[in-house]
Amino acid sequence: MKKVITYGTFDLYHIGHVRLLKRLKDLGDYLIVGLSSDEFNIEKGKKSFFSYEERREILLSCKYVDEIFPENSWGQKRSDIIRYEADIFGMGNDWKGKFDDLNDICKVVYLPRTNEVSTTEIKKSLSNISPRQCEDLEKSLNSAIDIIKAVSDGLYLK
Ligand code: C2G
Repeated sequence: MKKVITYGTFDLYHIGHVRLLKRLKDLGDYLIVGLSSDEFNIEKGKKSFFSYEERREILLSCKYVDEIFPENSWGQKRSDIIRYEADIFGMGNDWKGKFDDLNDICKVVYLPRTNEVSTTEIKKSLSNISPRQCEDLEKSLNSAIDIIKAVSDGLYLK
């Protein structure tokens, strides 16, 4: 069983996250995600829209993700890789070269990012919309979450 490990905030889950997780899973058999805690995000200068528990629930509904654990500090990666016996450590290439020091205990890969989308851009465009547009968006987001839940409950397979 080839194990792949990655890290991130995965806030406002979008196509860039999905494509990265798919490509990481394709590198092995088991994908483990170190999900940034809300406290660690503050340290990173980030405030996520969804809480750690909500981001964890959303990521667990992704068919490429097998296991999630909390990321609380920059320095925990080496011990995580050893503890989970990860063969591959992978990130998007906005982190290129940042984790090469881990090359002595696993294979380190950086995959191309999906350029036309980011959580920061989504937040920017959302902040420019009217309350009425907000309502409409909330409705469509809720129906999207219902579909995800239905799919993960296997409703569509019956
Ligand atoms: N990503 C991507 N394409 C995008 C946006 C993000 O491939 N359009 C990738 C990033 O390169 C990263 C992963 O998705 O590998 C998660 O991105 P973020 O949630 O923004 O991660 P970040 O907050 O930068 O946390 O210790 C490392 C940190 O936890 C990384």
